Amino acid sequence: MLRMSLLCLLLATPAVQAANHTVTAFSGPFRFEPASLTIQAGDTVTFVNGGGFHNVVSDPGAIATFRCANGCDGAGGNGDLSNTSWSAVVTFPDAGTAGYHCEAHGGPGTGMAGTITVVDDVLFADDFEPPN
Ligand SMILES: [Cu+2]
Repeated sequence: MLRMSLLCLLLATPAVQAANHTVTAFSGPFRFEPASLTIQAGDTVTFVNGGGFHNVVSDPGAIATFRCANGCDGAGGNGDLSNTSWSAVVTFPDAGTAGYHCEAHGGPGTGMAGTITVVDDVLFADDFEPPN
């Protein structure tokens, strides 16, 4: 009986789920919303075109490297600038900072650009050890 209770407890404990976040590219003015986003390591970001001729490209030194629009370069998609209602999903497995921009309307840290800050999920990390 105790064993069954423990099993039920384990099954009822929610697994740590990676979350998805959305960043939308807009025109008038050219911008990403939200331009600043903080996520947990392992989360995904879906970049969406909300209107206009855009793509999303990681800045040099970003924690993740990507060039996306209709999907991402190197992942079966095409990161070329596009005015279709594209979307592309990028996973951020590691903590750090990922600046990104639109090649038509921005550059690293300027114009149509944004920043994703990836933090470690310290509460649920597999290697978490309580302090002594
Ligand atoms: Cu743009």
